[in-house]
Amino acid sequence: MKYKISGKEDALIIVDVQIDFCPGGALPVPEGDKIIPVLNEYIRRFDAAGALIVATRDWHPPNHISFRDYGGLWPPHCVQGTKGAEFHPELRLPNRTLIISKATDPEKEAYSGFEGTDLNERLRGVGVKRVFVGGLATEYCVKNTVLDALKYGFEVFLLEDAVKGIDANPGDVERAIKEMLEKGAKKLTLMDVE
Ligand code: VGL
Ligand code: ZN
Repeated sequence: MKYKISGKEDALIIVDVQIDFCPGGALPVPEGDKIIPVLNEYIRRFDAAGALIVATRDWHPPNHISFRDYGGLWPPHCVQGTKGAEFHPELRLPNRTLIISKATDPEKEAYSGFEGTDLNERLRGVGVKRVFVGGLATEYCVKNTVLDALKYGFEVFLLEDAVKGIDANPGDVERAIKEMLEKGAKKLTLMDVE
């Protein structure tokens, strides 16, 4: 299936491609950095079409509830203003990228880029109808962003060749992809967009 990128109605949403989620970081997604060249090609095509480009970032305070010392599941990661919270240096975001910071409230976990942010309003405000989602990690922030986008009524495409998961329990990634597709997301790869 071929999709022609619309500069008006499409948005590329790149989820949490940050140093801490890549090999060597505080909460690495295995081979998380492997998707970066693919994402750069999506960025190039969406940029050329004039489509909105969004990059979400996990942006926690140092005492965030998701950190083990504060009762959560994770080692400290993506702490606001630290090196690990920066976008990966190989990710080529245009200057006009809309950056959405999430999970900034110490008391609340937020895996979705829509949760506690104005992302829905920002997309609606410029007439976006379709969103194309890639990034890290498949079964956490990508999945929750995709499911929220569906709830808000967007047509949602999962960039199959530009997502990577943690797969802490083998099968987590596969189950997450299945759930996104069952709930209405469609999957595509670079070959499908022009
Ligand atoms: C994420 C775990 C903790 C993600 C964020 O971006 O998928 N995962 N915080
Ligand atoms: Zn986090």
